[in-house]
Amino acid sequence: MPGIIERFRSYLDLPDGVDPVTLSEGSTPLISMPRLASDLGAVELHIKFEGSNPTGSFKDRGMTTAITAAVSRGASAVICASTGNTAASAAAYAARAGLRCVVLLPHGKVASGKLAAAYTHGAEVVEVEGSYDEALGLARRLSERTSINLVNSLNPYRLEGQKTAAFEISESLGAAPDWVALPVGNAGNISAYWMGFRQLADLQGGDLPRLLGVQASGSASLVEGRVIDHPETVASAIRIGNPARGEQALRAAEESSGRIIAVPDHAILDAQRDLAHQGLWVEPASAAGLAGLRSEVEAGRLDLSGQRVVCICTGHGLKDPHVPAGPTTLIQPRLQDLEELLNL
Ligand code: AN7
Repeated sequence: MPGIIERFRSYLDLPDGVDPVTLSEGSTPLISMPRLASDLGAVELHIKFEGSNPTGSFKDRGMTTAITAAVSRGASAVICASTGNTAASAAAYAARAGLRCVVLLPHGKVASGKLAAAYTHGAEVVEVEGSYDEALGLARRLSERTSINLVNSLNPYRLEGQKTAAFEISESLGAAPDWVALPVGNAGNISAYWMGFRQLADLQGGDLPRLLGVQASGSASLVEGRVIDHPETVASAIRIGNPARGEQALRAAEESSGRIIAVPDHAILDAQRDLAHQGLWVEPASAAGLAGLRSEVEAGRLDLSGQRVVCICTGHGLKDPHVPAGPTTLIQPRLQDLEELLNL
């Protein structure tokens, strides 16, 4: 299966003549969710399941382009700060390209599967006694002083790759949806979606979607209009207090006639559970889009009836199994015991 560079090369601003560093990312499923849609009114609801990318998150779309560009510039090393998914993705694509990879993680704040992925792919994992935002500051400064390439979403090639999800959605639906809801952390992804939808509208005409960006209440810098020094949320992927692409994201939301809102952790966890009960296990941050739609509809701030809505589920639940396994029952290997247990 071709990766996103091969599929969309003519739409991407990338250096010419380099072989893509790819793991066949993209081409993720768009899944219809009629039962969840009924909570939102007469809505056509789809989930874009980015957890089915090679390292389990949407970051792979931006990493194939960022690492390909780094190789074309002759880089031998890359660095990123990460709440986890960027680290796992950078580590995998750097390994694929044979580059040294350094990842800076906020100590004790990264989900176990993401940490394990970064180690397993052979990255040099450095934990910083501080926040993600401080780790990003360090990575930025080091990349300015050395030839190590920064592959956070400040790197424009990251957005070039991530915008391809917008292309895929419009391709699947035959047009852009009315609304796109997605989580906001460092705010690169919402910026990339807006780039993608705008590029398509410029080239082919057609309507633009409205964007609903969703932060967690304890990390709601863009909603509150201030840097959050000690961001908190169960959704560790978006525990970010000073989004690097915050202004671009606010502009994207405004230009799209959408908005950026915040939802409390319990709403994120409810949405995560309800998605899981429809067969999709996403990590907490990835449920923020659905949580945001629900809270706007419930508060009467959004009427979605007759609308086509896409929720972006950005990462797989498997890498962030923070939900403790529920109670199980231990039995002897006897059929009678099993039948009694199941009331059969
Ligand atoms: C699952 O990995 O910032 O708003 O360092 O992992 O583009 O930052 C992750 C972010 C949403 C937010 N969903 O996207 C990182 C990191 C998941 C994520 C986001 C992240 P941006």
